Amino acid sequence: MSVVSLRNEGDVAVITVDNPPVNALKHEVRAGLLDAFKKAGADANVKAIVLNCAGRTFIAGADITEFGKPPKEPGLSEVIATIENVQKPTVAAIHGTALGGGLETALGCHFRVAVATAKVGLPEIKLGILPGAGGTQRLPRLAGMEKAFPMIISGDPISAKDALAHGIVDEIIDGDLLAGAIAFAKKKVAEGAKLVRVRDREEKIADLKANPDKFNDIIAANSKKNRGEEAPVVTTEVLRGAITKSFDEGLKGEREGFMKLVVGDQSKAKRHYFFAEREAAKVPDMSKDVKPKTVKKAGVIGAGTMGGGITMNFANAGIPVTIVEMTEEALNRGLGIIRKNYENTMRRGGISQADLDKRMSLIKGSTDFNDLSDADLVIEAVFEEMPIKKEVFAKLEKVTRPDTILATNTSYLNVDEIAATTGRVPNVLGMHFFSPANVMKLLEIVRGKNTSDEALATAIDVARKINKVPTIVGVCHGFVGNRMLKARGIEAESLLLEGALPQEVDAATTGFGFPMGPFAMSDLAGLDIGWRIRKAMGQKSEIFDSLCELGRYGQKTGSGVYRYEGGSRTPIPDEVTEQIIVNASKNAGIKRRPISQQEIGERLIFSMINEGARILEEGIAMRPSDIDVVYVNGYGWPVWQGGPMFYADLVGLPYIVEKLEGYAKESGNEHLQPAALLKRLAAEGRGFSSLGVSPIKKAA
Ligand code: TC6
Repeated sequence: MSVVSLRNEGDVAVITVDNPPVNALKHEVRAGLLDAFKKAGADANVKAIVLNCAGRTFIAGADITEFGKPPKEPGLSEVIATIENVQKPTVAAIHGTALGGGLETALGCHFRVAVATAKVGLPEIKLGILPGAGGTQRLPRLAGMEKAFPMIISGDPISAKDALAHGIVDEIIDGDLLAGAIAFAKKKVAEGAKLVRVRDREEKIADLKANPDKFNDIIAANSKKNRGEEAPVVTTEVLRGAITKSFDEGLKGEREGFMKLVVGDQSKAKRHYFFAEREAAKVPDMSKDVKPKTVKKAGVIGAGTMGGGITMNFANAGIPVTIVEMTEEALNRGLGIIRKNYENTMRRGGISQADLDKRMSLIKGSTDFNDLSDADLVIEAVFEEMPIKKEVFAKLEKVTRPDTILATNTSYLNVDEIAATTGRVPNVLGMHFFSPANVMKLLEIVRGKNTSDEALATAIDVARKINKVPTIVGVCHGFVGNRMLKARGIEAESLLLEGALPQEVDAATTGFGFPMGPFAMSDLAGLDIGWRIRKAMGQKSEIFDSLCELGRYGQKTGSGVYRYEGGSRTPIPDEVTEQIIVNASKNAGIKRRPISQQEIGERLIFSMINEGARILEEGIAMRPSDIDVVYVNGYGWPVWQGGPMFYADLVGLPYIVEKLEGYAKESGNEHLQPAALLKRLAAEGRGFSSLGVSPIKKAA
């Protein structure tokens, strides 16, 4: 069957795109649209044309898999120019999402109608590119720059109602969309409506054209911290062209900007990430017949920071949740913090009072484990100590139904050992949330050696329902994310002892694109946490123990690695810390030396990549790209750098091996010795991306 069909309903031609799953504009769709609009445009029996889509959505954009391949005619711009020059009313009928090239196609029509649930947007910036088929020039003309600029720079779609308010959509259709769109088209014919192409609409940008300096106010009103990302910079200048150039000159600027971005590494990285996120939840060794259980009721143990955040996720998704604490006091404190969080969101306009009331009404607080008797899933979020976890699971086994899935939110501990304390090992797994758990997208789902497929499928399904990005990992100390972070932490401390200062280490990290360096991050999290763990395990760190002994726990005490003045969160390098570091080097017999930003950056990043290679070797992650998903979603790895394993391929594995060997030799740090897998791939001239997918190793 053809991906684009044309039929006449009376004197209205209906052009339908049918290219599942999301009607992306692959070559055949572009060719089909061109042909259909030409035919309908020339058909004397046709007075108006409606463009609609079959399936779950309007056109969701260009086919991302075609980027980077040789272009095939016709290009989308040619298709849109043809649509735009049809001399009869053209109407796009939108349901689902009209995104990217999909919205650009709709902007080629004279009119757009939509169902109330539809969304429209130009998300190209999220792929490291810009709208390349006229979107940067047409959307400001249709909606005004004040609306178009934030839409294009954020890439976030807007609702049909919002689109209607800004003239992007002409009418919201209740009931059958196609029938409504045909009726709308007939009305325009009957009215003899003047057909104005979007490109010719100048009224909404006339003021800016007369006063182009005002464009800088729009930039300022939408400014966002930009740490080395190219697309926002290029897109801003292309958008400026919409008010400083003619339409055709503006289009030319857009084309040049698009071509520059689409071949760049940042766009490649973002496209890689787009597919990586979708792959991460696919489990190749799980039967397609396995169905997730429906979680109608959830339970959470522990009303601390993590437990509270996890609870909010369920309430936000409309799933009733019971939160259990040991004492009334701890429970009330936890529930109070949840309410306060919702109130803050409401103050910022994120939710209404009714939303807040509804969410709070879905949360039931209790100090009695028996209140979990009807839960389908219980997530434990108590202290990170094995004996406590075991005690909780033993209790849970007694009070819950035999088919209830029991999950631990442990960040490090052995999920198989926890599971073994119950008589229902297949129903136990890890669901590792990241703090703040109601905000952070990442969810590491830890597949134990005997976790059942049904439990795993249920955890993946729940993750999606509570708006998380699930990534499946195996059992090891720290799983994927924290294990790799530990490798970076060892290196960061070693760099301090060898001669670097905290601000230099942090600068190399933020210079790479992370929002924060390792030491600013530990000040934020609190240095006392690591101190307590070290003391419990009989370990020492001269630098960090000394800071803690001085009561310097981080931001919360006004000083940690850095100093913080007047309640500000801005880290100020501190001589006290420097002296502690210099002493520690002396006591360790290390002669301090200046260390370049390049060496600092490489040692931090390559040590993580090396640990990532070990994680793959051991079968703790299924794919290199899963590791990328963990890092982008959970640890602030800039998405335009693709994630650690994508970045490694970009840099080239032979270079990384050579550097790691050199740094290992100079520093004496054994963990810098390149992993066997890294060495093998480098020797074979391969990258991580050549590895494909292999199941999580189930043997302990
Ligand atoms: C652009 O238009 C530039 C134009 C300039 C031209 C010069 N291409 O997300 P889901 C696949 S740039 C190819 O799970 P949902 C996806 O990989 C583009 N494939 O579904 C998945 O495959 P799988 C601007 C695509 O219902 C399947 O479809 N547009 C594309 O949760 C289902 O996807 C965008 O950036 C694509 N464009 O969400 C929109 N889109 O089943 C990108 C999806 O093998 N897409 N696939 O894993 C989305 O945001 C979402 O897919 C959605 C649907 C909101 C449309």
